[in-house]
Amino acid sequence: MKKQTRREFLKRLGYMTGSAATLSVLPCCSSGQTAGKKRPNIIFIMTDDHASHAMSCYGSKINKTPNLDRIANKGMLFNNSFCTNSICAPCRAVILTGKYSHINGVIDNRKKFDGSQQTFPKLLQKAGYQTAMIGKWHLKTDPTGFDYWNVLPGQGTYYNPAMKEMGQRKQYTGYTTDILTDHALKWLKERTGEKPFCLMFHHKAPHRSWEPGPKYLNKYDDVTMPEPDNLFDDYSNRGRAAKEQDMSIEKTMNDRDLKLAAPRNLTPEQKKLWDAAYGPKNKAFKRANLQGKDLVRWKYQRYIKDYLRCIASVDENVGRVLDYLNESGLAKDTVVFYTSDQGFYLGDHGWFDKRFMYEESLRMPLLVRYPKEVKPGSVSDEIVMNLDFGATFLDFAGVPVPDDIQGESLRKILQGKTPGNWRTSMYYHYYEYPAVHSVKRHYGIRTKRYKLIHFYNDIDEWELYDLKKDPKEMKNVFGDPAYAKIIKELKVELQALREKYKDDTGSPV
Ligand SMILES: [Ca+2]
Repeated sequence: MKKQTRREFLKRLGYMTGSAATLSVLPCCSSGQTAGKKRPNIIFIMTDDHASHAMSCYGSKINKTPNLDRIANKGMLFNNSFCTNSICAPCRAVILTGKYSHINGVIDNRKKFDGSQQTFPKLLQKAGYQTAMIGKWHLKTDPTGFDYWNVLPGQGTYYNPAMKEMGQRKQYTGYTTDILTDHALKWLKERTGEKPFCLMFHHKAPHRSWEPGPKYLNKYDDVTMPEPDNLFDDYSNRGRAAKEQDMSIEKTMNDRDLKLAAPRNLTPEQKKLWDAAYGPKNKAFKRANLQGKDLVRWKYQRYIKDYLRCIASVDENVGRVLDYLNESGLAKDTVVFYTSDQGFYLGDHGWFDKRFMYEESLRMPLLVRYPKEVKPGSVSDEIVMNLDFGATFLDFAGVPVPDDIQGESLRKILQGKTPGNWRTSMYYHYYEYPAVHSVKRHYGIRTKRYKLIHFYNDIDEWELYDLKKDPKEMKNVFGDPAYAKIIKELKVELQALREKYKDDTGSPV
């Protein structure tokens, strides 16, 4: 590679001394925040496994999310928001620390989060913010950096959840999405003092096994959902990683996923409603004795409807919080974030679950509303990551972003003033293998047009997708000589990103 080109790459990645990217670690200066100004409140709503193609503001063909759309209509929608490691606990650790998995230590769901390390809630707390964490935590160790916390142990349950409130376990009766919202509203209403607040309000839904609330058990009964074009993908033109996964609707789903078995922890009243909803449908299914593609089609319908029923509860409950912000007058001074810890396959490629660097699970929905700085109905196509959230919250709070945080504040983008040197590619690394769902370890780079992936353990295979010609990633063009030059450039940039983020794990590029 020519020296000139290398230098240009490094400059773009913020390596060269004095570059704008280096200066951007001082967002309190760069974004015009001055001491003495009223600092905004922050409500960071996150769901679990909510794909953006199941939100009407992102053009969903299968459901409506009127309350989530309210955030988009009054704020900014991000079209290219990506996670750095598409799985629950790692994503959360990346958000808390603003650092990649290999640095914060939670490379997969099996690792425990070291709560003694620096996190954005701790920095906000130190700067005089009141901090709270309510809902799904999933990091194995107790939350740190919060004045108040009340979390679901582990994955939590959809019905009648146990919760751990400041270390004390308590049991609740009802539907978890409603109960978590009750707790969030209670905390907001009972808050005292003049401090600004940061509330992390994180739902369990719509995570597997997609158990709908009592109110929505029969929603969508009278409709047939459109199927994705690649529901019956045979993975031709791709490598072993896609062929050898274990996350297909056809082969991987179990009776609890498909509601052929009821959840075990329902009260008699809940069980009655559940059986009234699923009993007749399951009887009809058994009578039909479906086989082959017809059986896959039935499973898809059962899965997607339950998934969307869970989202209906999320949407309704997000509406309750937005209503409260309006009624209380807090809305004008509060930054509202909505995202999910990563995307999800909604039958795309015949799959559910996440993990792969392919589009459906790499993407995170991201909506941000803040009337004082964000233009209603605005849209950004910039490449942003969960790595950036912590820096963004600190920037809004006027807290200097420490040098060791690897993300960049999104505040300028939200203000409609994207920095000229904003990133043009992102780096991804997934580690949980061998493990459930059998998705092999891989890292890669995504630009606006291309995605280069290296599955480096168990197999040594590269994949390249031309997202302009092949947005659904059905054809790996890594072996196509027409892309040789692009591959060479992407590999250089990939290596530069690995160096920038100090990742020497996995095999070398
Ligand atoms: Ca998740």
